Amino acid sequence: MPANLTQQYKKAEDNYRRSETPEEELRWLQVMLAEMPKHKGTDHLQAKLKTQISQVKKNIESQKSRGSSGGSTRSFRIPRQGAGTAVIIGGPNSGKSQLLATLTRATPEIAPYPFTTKQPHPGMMSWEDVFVQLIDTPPITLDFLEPYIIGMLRSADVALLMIDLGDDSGIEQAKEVIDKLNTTKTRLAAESSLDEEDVGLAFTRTYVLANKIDVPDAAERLELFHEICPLPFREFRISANSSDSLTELRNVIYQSLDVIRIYTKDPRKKEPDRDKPFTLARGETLLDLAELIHKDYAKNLKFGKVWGVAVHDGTVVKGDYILNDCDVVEIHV
Ligand SMILES: Nc1nc2c(ncn2[C@@H]2O[C@H](COP(=O)(O)OP(=O)(O)O)[C@@H](O)[C@H]2O)c(=O)[nH]1
Ligand SMILES: [Mg+2]
Repeated sequence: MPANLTQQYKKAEDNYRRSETPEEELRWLQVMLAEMPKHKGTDHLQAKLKTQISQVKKNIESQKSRGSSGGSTRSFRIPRQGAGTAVIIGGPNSGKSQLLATLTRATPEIAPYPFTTKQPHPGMMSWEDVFVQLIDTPPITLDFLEPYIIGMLRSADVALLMIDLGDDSGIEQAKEVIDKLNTTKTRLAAESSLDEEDVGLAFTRTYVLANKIDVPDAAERLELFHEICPLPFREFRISANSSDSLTELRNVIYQSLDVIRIYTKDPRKKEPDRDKPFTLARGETLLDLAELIHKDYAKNLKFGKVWGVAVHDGTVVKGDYILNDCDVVEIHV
């Protein structure tokens, strides 16, 4: 890998990996190419990017000639909401809908027979004063994978892979999910990344949820699963129908987003708006916050005032100031 890729490159790469449409992919690939330092050491990667750009352009063209906005693959686009997104996947009956129901106020259908869930179902999980979007999906088997699930997994912050420990067939079914996804360009991994050789191949950070741990024999089945299908993913033993068993998972999902909360304050008022913080990626700046609020704010930004752990109260800062979790910020335009 070439050294010294800029922060902007990494940001573009992350956006590209999580693109939801080919148009978005194209845009971020072009930013990546523009940001790439141009020297001998990056020749290889530049060529890869150019190949991928022409591939994506072809996709966009063929989509247009099909005269639709992308056909069935984009038929269930769920707009991103909240501080981040976790997609729940797994075999039939593994407890995906139950997990969504326990962690959010959503009310998906839960039933002791397979293929109850035919459409993706979003819900918002609260964590302190922010929300994380969870999406319940139809089951994945060797013969059955709704194409839009691939797009959702790609753009998600984390995938939650449910394993059904309530039944002897659960292990094989979980293996099928992994095998099936390995036939696509979106795969499960311990950490999210892009493949170094094939920039079209993306990996999404995955947690294994060993579900129905309350059922007799569940622990033995889990041991068997580890032998048959050892995975380098972080694992949680849970009962999707018991909120108590989900406390650690809830925290880790939020932490995995690596976001910070920012409370804004109207300069004319005494107190900040404590109701609904903005969430930004760790490392983002005052200018990023201004952009998030309104693009005119970013354009006309004069300075900010910050109250927080890293500065004295009311410190005046410029656009490049890196914000910290729970900072209170006044934006002056
Ligand atoms: N004992 C037990 N049953 C569960 C648990 N989670 C889900 N179930 C049951 O498993 C069945 C399938 O659940 P569902 O959420 O519909 O699975 P999905 O097909 O993956 O969405 C239902 O009968 C649930 O009540 C759990 O943690 N323990
Ligand atoms: Mg379901």
